[in-house]
Amino acid sequence: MKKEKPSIGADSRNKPFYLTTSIAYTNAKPHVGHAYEAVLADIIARDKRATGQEVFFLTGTDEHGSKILRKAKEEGMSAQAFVNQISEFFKVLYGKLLISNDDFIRTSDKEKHWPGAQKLWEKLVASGDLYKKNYKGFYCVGCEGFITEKELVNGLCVLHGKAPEVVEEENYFFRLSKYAKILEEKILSNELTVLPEVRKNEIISFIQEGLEDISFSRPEASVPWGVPVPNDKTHMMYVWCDALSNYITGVGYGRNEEQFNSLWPADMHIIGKDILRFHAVFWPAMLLSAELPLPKSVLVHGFILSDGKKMSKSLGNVIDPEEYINEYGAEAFRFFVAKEIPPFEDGDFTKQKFIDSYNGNLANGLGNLLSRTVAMAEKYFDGNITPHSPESVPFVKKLKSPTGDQEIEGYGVSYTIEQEIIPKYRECMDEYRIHHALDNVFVLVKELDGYIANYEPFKLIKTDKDKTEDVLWNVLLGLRTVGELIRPVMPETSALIEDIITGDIKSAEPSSFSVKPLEKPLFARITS
Ligand code: ME8
Repeated sequence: MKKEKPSIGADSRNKPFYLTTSIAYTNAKPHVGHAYEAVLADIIARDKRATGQEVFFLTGTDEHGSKILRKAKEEGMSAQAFVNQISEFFKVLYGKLLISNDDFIRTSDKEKHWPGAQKLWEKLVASGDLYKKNYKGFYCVGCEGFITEKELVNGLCVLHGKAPEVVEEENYFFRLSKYAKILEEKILSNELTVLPEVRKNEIISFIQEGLEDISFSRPEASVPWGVPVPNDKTHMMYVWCDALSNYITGVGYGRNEEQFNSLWPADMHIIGKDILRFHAVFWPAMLLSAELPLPKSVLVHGFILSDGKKMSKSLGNVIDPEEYINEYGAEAFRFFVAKEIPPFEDGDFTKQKFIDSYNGNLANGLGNLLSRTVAMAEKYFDGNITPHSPESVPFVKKLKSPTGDQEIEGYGVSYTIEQEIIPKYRECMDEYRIHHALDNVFVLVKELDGYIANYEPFKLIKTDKDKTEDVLWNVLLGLRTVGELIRPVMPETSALIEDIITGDIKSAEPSSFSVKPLEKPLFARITS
């Protein structure tokens, strides 16, 4: 049975597609997980734009809380100076990675973020959902959250492998328990879509196990680095309460209501699997309490593993994205994570995998196909390729048959592109299976290689000039299509292909291509 597709972003106001990444903690320089999340979100943003949707894409940094305060102290810096420095590292990385965000929100920004975060707090107060309570609990600084005794394994937090601190305080509590039923309904009905299904099931079980009210503030005396609780100088907002509100403050809540009304609700929050409950439970509960619409979806990606293992400083297997970007370029990095890391599962990142994928798909695949085709077009036709009857030079495929291999004439190249490649690509992209969408594009690259091997234009030119020109025309059409389809993943390579091969690929009648000579290979082979 075909599963019903969640229709994300359908909105009667036809508003821009508003998507966000999580906001990274500014306790350390960005790691490969941050780079991955930003690239994933950027590919989705660029793909939506390519299909004609207006997009608003927000990212930023999460700058408050104990973890950051402690780190700043260790570095002998003021918290503000420390987060300014780290936030800048994120901005630089995202710039290098060609992330096309429309804005960047910082939670220490007193003008853009604080007024909205405090306004939201006041809404929760007005709904009667915040109350003060004496509390003793286990606080994991790594998680920036209280964890229950039953969540500890051998007395340690499972995610951070550290013993939590015992904290006894009077804090404001948020009535999370009140929203359990309604959240369950909204997630089950996909009004709030949690993707993929396994994460939806995980969060439903979490809700069904029972939700307890959660501590929503920390005493100013113990955590002095945060957004102050309105009308109570002795308390700071709990860092997650402050951080989650970036999704509304970043689009004007509390300072630019017109912008806020034109963009909220978010169509998609893109997050990693470790922060699911904050986004699919705490955050929507806060919005329900404030009587604000819920985001339409939460897309939960897996983790990047380093050679099959969780990255950690002690194992010495931490992957630095800058190293790859500086050595092989941002587009090669974007390509690798998009093609080889399945978005909904954990994916393995190793140098060897990176090199194999780059050499196989880009250097020997796309790059080589492009340079060979351009060279032939130059040599035989001075770079101008006019179609005669390109449909009459179809793909020829070898099929296994009981009587041995049999060659069959396949479909025309443009027919294959329009009827097979593009629809499959669209289906995968619409389901956010970006790796599958790219697999499909690189099947076309392989088929075009096979097409050249089959028709041998370098020999055919001696006997049939027009047919040779049609063969090259078909390959150029394929290359331009590949260029279009990789645009969300490799925007610069895509623009370069369009610059090298000019011609209208959308017209009903086949039109001529002009090619420019290549100054250097598109992707130099990595030799190691
Ligand atoms: O959680 N692979 O910040 P953060 C892929 N400030 N993604 C990974 C990863 C890995 N190895 N490690 C982490 C926070 N991530 C909060 C968010 S949002 C209101 C506040 C992902 O810097 C992680 O899942 O610890 C999260 O989505 C993002 O990186 C930032 O993690």
